[in-house]
Amino acid sequence: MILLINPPSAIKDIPDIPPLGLAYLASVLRNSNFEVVVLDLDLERERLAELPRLLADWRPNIVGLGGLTLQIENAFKIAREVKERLPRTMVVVGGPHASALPEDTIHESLGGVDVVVAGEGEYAMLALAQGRAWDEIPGIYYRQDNVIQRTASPSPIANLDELPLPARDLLPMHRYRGWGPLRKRPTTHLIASRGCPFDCAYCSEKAVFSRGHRRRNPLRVVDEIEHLVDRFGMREVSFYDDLFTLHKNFVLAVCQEMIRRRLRIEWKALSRVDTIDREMLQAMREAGCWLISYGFESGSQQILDNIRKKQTVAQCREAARLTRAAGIRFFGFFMIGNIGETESTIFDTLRLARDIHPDYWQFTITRPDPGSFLYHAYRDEIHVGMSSWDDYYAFARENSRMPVVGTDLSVDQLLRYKELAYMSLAPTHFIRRLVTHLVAGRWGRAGELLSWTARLNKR
Ligand code: B12
Ligand code: SF4
Repeated sequence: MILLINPPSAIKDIPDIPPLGLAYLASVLRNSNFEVVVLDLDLERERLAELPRLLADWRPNIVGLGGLTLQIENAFKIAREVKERLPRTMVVVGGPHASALPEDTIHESLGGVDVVVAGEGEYAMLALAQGRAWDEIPGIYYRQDNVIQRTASPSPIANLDELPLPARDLLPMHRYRGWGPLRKRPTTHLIASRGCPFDCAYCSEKAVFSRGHRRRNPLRVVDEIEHLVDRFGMREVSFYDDLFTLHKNFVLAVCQEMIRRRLRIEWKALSRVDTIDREMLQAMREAGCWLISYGFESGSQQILDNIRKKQTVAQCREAARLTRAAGIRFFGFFMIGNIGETESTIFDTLRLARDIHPDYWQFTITRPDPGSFLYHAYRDEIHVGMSSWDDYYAFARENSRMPVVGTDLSVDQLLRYKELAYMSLAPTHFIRRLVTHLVAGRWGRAGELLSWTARLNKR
């Protein structure tokens, strides 16, 4: 029996979407007749206490743990617990964090982890389950005689259509609320393509899905949506591909098929401002798309260039205009605290955000994720003063230990600019905040807000 676990995250919020990576692994394993159980302990945190009993009952041959950086410390704890109770069980770790730092993952697990799978996990996990010799399985790392062995680099899965649909039936699908603004529930996400040819400095995506953009057959993508409607009663879906809109013909084909089948489903997608045009947006709207999320990131061209975003501020404005004209709402992601960030560049970002005024928005303090250019460029600096991966949280609170790199602004300063950012898009929020500072006698903060606002309004 194979037990796949999504470890709890270091933050209080429970996940909004299911661990699709584990569901893909489960599906491939199940198709080869392995018995598989998936436990989402990030969602069902109360079940963590049951783990010793579950391990004793099930006695899995393999435990597979996935996870983002914020989950990795808990993955280590679970791995050690498994090893203590069932020393002969193979513990495998994969997912974005382990893929970015495979050797560190083995070291830091302090004996908990036997094998790390870097990159897409479906076939490596199957090969491990089938008992193939480890040195013949591409893309894995393991310890042998106290030395970490690395096998040949894996090739990304060229034909995504050979993968079965993820085994969502092994997860409590109706307990996931869905991320961000939603029109209808229940909702879930799917992945129509993998990979992204861009190389944004803060993005760790290459560690898992690589640069090559691989697309599924549009008919199979729409089959999956129909399956989500028929089997799980989904009324809204999100495409969480790295870059759903990279190839126009692919997007048009998916949209045409959705229209042809008269699928009455609301949907949304992640995009890039330089990959859309009027025709694509109209087709998306007609097919039921109501929201597109764009990484505008910054209103300063210098910062966009510093982070290798390969997009212009003018393209940001044009994407906002075209999307609104097509009758689709848009979500704007903005970053604060990038390489070379100053108050002046932050104000450029806030002005861009105010001008295009997205329907929904999020400002995030840049986080040098393992696997990204930023992490590797600033690695030594990042690890000074960092004691645990649990410190790595981009929605940091004051006195946070989250590392910021490439700017002289401190986390506390960035947090205050972030507060200003939200206020600059919502005047009532601004007034409420100002009154709160005044009532609490925080004259300095109130004065700072007023002077920032005056400067921001001066062009
Ligand atoms: C949807 C999504 C979200 C959702 C939900 C996340 C959740 N846990 O509920 C929301 C929007 C809430 C979100 C939030 C965040 N996210 Co997010 N998110 C994604 C996104 C777009 C899709 C995830 C997905 O379904 N992928 C599809 C599956 C098939 O891929 P996969 O999970 O990677 O699985 C494959 C491999 O990793 C591997 N694998 C996975 N698990 C295992 C286990 C074993 C045993 C093995 C062998 C292999 C294996 O095999 C799988 C199949 O090939 C990814 C980007 C992406 N395209 O993957 C980012 C991504 C995962 N998110 C990321 C980040 C940074 C965050 C945030 C920290 C954002 C922030 N700035 O604060 C938060 C933290 C959330 C949390 N709770 O920890 C980073 C992770 C980097 C890292 N090292 O941690 C990613 C990779 C984006 C990026 N380009 O940098 N996120
Ligand atoms: S941020 Fe988006 S466009 Fe940039 S490399 Fe990552 S997935 Fe690609």
